[in-house]
Amino acid sequence: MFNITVYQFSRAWGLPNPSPFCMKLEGYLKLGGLPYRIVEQNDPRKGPKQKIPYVKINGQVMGDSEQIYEYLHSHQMLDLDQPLDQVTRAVHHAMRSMCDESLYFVMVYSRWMDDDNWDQVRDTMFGAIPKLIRPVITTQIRKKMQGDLIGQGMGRHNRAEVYSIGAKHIDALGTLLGDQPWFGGGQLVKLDVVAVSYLANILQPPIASPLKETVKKWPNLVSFTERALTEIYRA
Ligand SMILES: N[C@@H](CCC(=O)N[C@@H](CS)C(=O)NCC(=O)O)C(=O)O
Repeated sequence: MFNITVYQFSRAWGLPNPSPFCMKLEGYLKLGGLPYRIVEQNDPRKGPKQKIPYVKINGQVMGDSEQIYEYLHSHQMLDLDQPLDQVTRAVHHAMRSMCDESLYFVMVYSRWMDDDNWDQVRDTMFGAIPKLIRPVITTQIRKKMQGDLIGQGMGRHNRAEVYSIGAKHIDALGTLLGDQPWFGGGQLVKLDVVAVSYLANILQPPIASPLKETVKKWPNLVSFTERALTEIYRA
């Protein structure tokens, strides 16, 4: 049996994790029934790719939620898409990439760049930092995140453009889910874990944004999020 230690951000906002990447990695392990231990790590510079989450598996340190999944998959430890046919696997792959490579940055924009939300994000996400030094520390992190968003490209769009990109992604998720209980139809698969990691991170934090309003327009996504949170993360 593999000995898995997951290094991830501290939990926040009543979510399994305020980072969708941490939340989905833990979700993969839970859904696959793999035992693991969590170590809180809030400094991405400690990870092998300077990102959180990362893991130690039998002494070997590894970064990136998807590469970790692939490693476990190649060792016959995880196969969450096993029930799906080839075409559905391809569609799900595209949807997961949409979430990780684009929706993520819309969400990051809503937390770190949108001036309407900043006070709320600073005081709820970093509430543990004493009030006197909170602005100094959080302003530094905010500057770094804004630089990352500009480098990635999302930060070059105006506010309306960013949320319009996000709305298209949410609409695609809502349309694909339709009346099914899960993206996998009758069973939970990898995309269910990815989708709940983003949707819960948009719906649950006390951050108002057009992105949250778009999700609320899809009752199927709202009830899916509640169901998936219970089903995947209950233990
Ligand atoms: N592709 C990576 C992305 C991980 C990632 O972007 N993590 C963010 C937190 S949600 C991070 O560590 N950001 C810190 C930074 O970029 O300095 C994965 O799937 O694990």
